[in-house]
This record gives sequence, structure tokens and C-alpha cells, in this order.
Amino acid sequence: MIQELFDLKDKVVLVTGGTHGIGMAVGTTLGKAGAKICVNDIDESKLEAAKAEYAANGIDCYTVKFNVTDEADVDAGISKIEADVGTIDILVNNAGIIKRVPILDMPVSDYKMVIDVDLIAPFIVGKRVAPGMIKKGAGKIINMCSMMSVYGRNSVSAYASAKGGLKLLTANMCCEWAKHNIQVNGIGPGYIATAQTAPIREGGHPFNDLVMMRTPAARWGEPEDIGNAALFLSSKAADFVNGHILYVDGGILANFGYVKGENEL
Ligand code: NAP
Ligand code: GCO
Repeated sequence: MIQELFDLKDKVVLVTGGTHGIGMAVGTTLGKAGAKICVNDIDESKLEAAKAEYAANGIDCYTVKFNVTDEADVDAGISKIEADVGTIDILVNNAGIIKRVPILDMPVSDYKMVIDVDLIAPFIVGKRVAPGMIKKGAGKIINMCSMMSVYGRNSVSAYASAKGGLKLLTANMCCEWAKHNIQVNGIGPGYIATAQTAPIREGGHPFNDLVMMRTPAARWGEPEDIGNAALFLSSKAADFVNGHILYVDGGILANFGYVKGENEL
């Protein structure tokens, strides 16, 4: 049955930073496909609020607080999941931050902070989770990449450095773990309507015009657009998809842009 291809019944999923935005959409979609959802965040109050929101969607999620940049904290958190829920079958390295500051104004400490969360943390969490998948003989890892895995743009040097690195970390995880039947892929969202992009999307911000011009679909993406892509990469249907970055961007990467006007040249 075609539905069986996307059935995640009995699969244990960990979504880092899964209390809102893209992470919550991923957790909700995979939960609706039958998976047991484990939601991580660094903030206990957000975990409590998220648990209620997942429940409202019929998903009894397991919440676990740990800082994805702290190796000991990650180890304790993953050990808790393995003891309470089971070996993680699907890992979504979603937690991320961004700082929009020009290079000349950015303290090195801020640059390092973004690299820590957006690049080193997926390494830490992946390295801790993979042994369980290897022992089980199967697993799925999805690293949340970005348009900035491909492009630079003013003011996001740390973020683009991290997301560019995450694209190649995804390739390297694939090279080392594919023989263990672990499929490691990335998702590269376009511009998605979440709290992270609110500052450059709301209140008539001119960046909104740029996104509309660069996005052939002429809309901001919704977190659910990413959840749907995560369902594919988490499913049996993607068992031979490995080391791939699935861009879910409304056509941005295919588009140089146009000049608004009669012919929209
Ligand atoms: P968001 O609303 O800012 O959510 C990020 C999540 O990561 C939050 O739950 C946050 O928790 C968590 N987090 C941050 N630092 C953490 C840490 N040290 N330990 C544990 N959790 C931590 O972002 P989003 O827009 O949903 O984006 C989610 C992912 O998609 C990010 O990796 C982002 O780079 C990527 N992405 C977003 C877009 C977009 O347009 N929105 C496009 C491409 C890629 P707190 O809220 O408690 O800090
Ligand atoms: C920015 C945005 C983007 C998005 C996303 C695009 O300031 O350019 O925040 O970086 O978050 O990464 O794919």
C-alpha cells in the first residue's frame, strides 16, 4: 500500500528546537504519520507550552530540555530519551539561531555563538545519536540547512558560514554512515514565515519585497511546507536518497530575479 511508504508508526523521532516554527511543524507532521515525537528545547517554559500545542494536535510528545551546543547536556538528554522512549530512529537537527550584523560590527563571540548552534551542535547531536542507529541497522538524519547553504548576503556571515558547513557535514555524515543504512540529508528552506524571519518580514519591511521578487511562488513559505518535506525524507520512500539537500524554496534557487514592471523583465 502506498500509504505504508509514509507510515512512521513505532519510529522514535527527535526534533531539536521543536517547540515552535519549523521544528514544531516537522514534529507535528511526523507525529501525524504515527511517530513518537521527542521535542527538545533549551527553555523549559517553551517545552511546556509546546506539549500543550502538540496535544491539541493529537500528539502526545515527549519533551527534553538540553542545550544542543553542550556535549554533556546532549549526552544526558539523548540517554534520557533512549531510556524513556527508545533508540532514536529519526533525528532532525533543527535548532538554530541567526544574528544579522555586518562583519565589521560583529563581535567574534557572536560569530562563534552562531557557528556553535548552527554547525557544531548538529555534529554533537548527530555523533551522539548515530551509534544507536548503527546498532539498529537503520536511521534517518535530517539537517536543517538554508538558502544560505548556497548564497551569502549582507549581515548574515556567521549564519551562512554555519549553514554552508552544515551542507558539507551532511555529505560527510552520508559518506560515513550510509553503509549502516542511515540516510543523512538536509532540507534547505526558502524564506519561511516564523519568529526567526519576523524582523525582516513584518511591519512593511523592504526585505519582504526582495523575497517576493526572488521567490517565483510569490509567497513566504509556511512551516508546514518544511514538515511535508521532512515526512518524505523520514519515510521509506527516501531510502535511497542520501547526502541530498532538498531545497523547499518556492523556486528561489531557480530564479535570478526580475524587474517589476509591465513585462516584469
Ligand atoms: P526559530 O523560530 O528561531 O526556532 C529555532 C528553535 O531552535 C527554537 O525552538 C529555539 O529555542 C531553538 N534553539 C536555539 N538555540 C538552541 C540551543 N542552544 N539548544 C536547543 N534549542 C535551541 O527558527 P525557525 O525559523 O523555526 O528555524 C528553524 C531552523 O530552520 C533553524 O535551523 C533555521 O536556521 C532554519 N531555517 C529557517 C528558515 C526560515 O526562513 N525561517 C529558512 C531556512 C532555514 P528557543 O526559542 O527556546 O531559543
Ligand atoms: C535572512 C533569513 C534567512 C532565512 C533562511 C533562508 O536573514 O536571510 O533569516 O537566512 O532564515 O535561512 O533560507
